Amino acid sequence: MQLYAHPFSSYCQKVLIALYENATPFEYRRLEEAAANAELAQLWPLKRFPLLLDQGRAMLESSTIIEYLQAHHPGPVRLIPDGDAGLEARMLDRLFDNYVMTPMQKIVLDQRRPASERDAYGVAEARDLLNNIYAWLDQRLAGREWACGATFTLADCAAAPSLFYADWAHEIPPAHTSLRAYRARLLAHPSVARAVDEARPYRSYFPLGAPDRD
Ligand SMILES: N[C@@H](CCC(=O)N[C@@H](CS)C(=O)NCC(=O)O)C(=O)O
Repeated sequence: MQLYAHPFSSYCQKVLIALYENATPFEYRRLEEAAANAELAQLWPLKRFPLLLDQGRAMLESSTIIEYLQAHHPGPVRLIPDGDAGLEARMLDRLFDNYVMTPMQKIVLDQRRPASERDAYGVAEARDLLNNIYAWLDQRLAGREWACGATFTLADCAAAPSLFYADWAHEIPPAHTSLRAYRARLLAHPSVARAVDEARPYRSYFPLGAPDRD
């Protein structure tokens, strides 16, 4: 299997965490390299990443890639449990992608625009959305180790990079102690720590300036 990915990309980290969680072997086609970029463009004209290639079969979209890994290359850790627990993991995965990752990316990508093309209204909306989801997550996570309870799941794979970067773009208020503690637990988890460490050399890429922490 080949994974087309960049270590600093949040959606790539989500899939890398799943791969590391199960020590699943793969060839890392790093998108810093021109050849890997050209291959990605051939495989997927939108050139979005990550992309997993397994014996010629291209899998797109981080959540689907993790589903695919569990179905075709299962390991000891079942990131998507059966039954209702699996539904909860999928639901939380969507919430982290749509309401944490998306507004975080809005804030970060806006910074890369020419000053005259910035979208102050959209960025204010994104910050508002983050305030709301932070408050909801803080309540939801109280008393829980991981997003869905005692077991590390797909939802935590999505939560780790989204909360990691969202806190940089729009800090989680100190009053949200459960959410901040959950983010810290995620960062201490070995598969997450590995993905974060591999991305460390690229921190200067963060358009808002990476804070001197984490
Ligand atoms: N919904 C996609 C999102 C993928 C995505 O937006 N990836 C970013 C990197 S984190 C990307 O491809 N950026 C390059 C671009 O927008 O051209 C997924 O879950 O994989």
